Order: sequence, then structure tokens, then C-alpha cells
Amino acid sequence: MGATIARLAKRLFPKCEMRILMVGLDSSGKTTIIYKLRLGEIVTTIPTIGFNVECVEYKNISFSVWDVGGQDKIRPLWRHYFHNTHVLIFVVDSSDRQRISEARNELHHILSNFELGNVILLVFANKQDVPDSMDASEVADKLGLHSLHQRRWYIQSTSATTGRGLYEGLDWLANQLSSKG
Ligand code: G3D
Ligand code: MG
Repeated sequence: MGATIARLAKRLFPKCEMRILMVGLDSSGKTTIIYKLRLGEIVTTIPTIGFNVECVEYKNISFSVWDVGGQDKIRPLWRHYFHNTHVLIFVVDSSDRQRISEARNELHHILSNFELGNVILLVFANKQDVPDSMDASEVADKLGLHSLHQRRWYIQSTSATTGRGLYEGLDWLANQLSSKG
């Protein structure tokens, strides 16, 4: 059973060796971020189970980008990709107060699939340019980040359309990864 799922997983994403996983609810700004960072050409695949995966290779680092939310069918597949992942970037639409609790649930669900302590979490509190959006500290509270005791995490305010904050977040990641060795 496990082996079958692993084979299926390999077939679904043959090229995308997942090193950095970027996830978030649909419309949070993931695709915009990838384009803004000019990491390279996005290759989109739509596996038969029907969700989008975007993959970008940049200097031997692969970014894999998925929408999460309301997709119970694909959850059993997650852990087969997660074991190679060192970094999780979680993107939030800070202007979407209605779906922040859904975002929170998805984030915690994903984290529960990683071995504790294994993965570094960077949250982009995106769409800061939208009037009345939640600031990073409110997003952190509403996502329950303070309850993540054994995990290194950081939240960065971003505006993907202008690029504001994106490199600051990646700088934090780079520092974490170099101190990790
Ligand atoms: P996704 O890949 O996470 O699903 P997208 O999200 O990158 O496709 O972005 C969804 C919409 O949000 C897009 O608008 C995009 O331009 C917009 N968006 C992304 N980041 C920001 C941001 O920082 N500020 C603002 N104001 N908008 C943002 P459209 O209109 O193309 O659907
Ligand atoms: Mg997208």
C-alpha cells in the first residue's frame, strides 16, 4: 500500500525533487511570488487527481508550489514528498479575514505531516498593500504560530505584486540554512 502510493507519487511529480515547498490557499499569491522572484520558468502539471503543481528549478533548488485547502483526497500523498523538504513557505492573503482560519487549519495539518524540528517555516503575510489587511503580528496570532514551540519559524510582510519583503524573507531562510549546515 505504502509502496504503491510512493510509486504513484513519483509518477505524478517525476522531475520535481521537492526541496522548498510553497503552499497556501488558492489566490494567496504564490504564483505571483514565483514570477516576481524571477526564479525561472514555471512548469505546471495537473496530476490526474486534479490539482495544480508548479515546479521551478533554480540553482539546483527546486521550488514546488501547490494550492492547499479542501483537498482531503491528496492529503495521503503529502508525506511522500515531504521527506526531502527542508523548507516550507506558507503564503497567506492577509486581506482575507474570512479564510484565515482555514489557512490556519491547513498550515497545522501540513506541519503535522513533517517530523518535528525537521522543517523550517517561513510565512509570507502577503497582500500588505491592500487597505485594512492584517499586519504580520495579527496574521501570526491568527495562524497560531506562537504555539509552534519546537520549530524555527519567521513571518515576513510581503506584497508580491511590488516584490516588497520577498527577499527579506529569503534572506532569513538563507541564514537559517547556512547555520543548519
Ligand atoms: P495563487 O498562485 O496563490 O493562487 P496568485 O495566487 O499568485 O495567482 O494571485 C492571486 C491574485 O492575487 C492575483 O490577482 C494576484 O495579482 C493577486 N496578488 C498576489 N499578490 C498580491 C499582493 O501582494 N497584493 C495584491 N494587491 N494583490 C496580489 P488576479 O486579479 O490576477 O486574480
Ligand atoms: Mg497559483
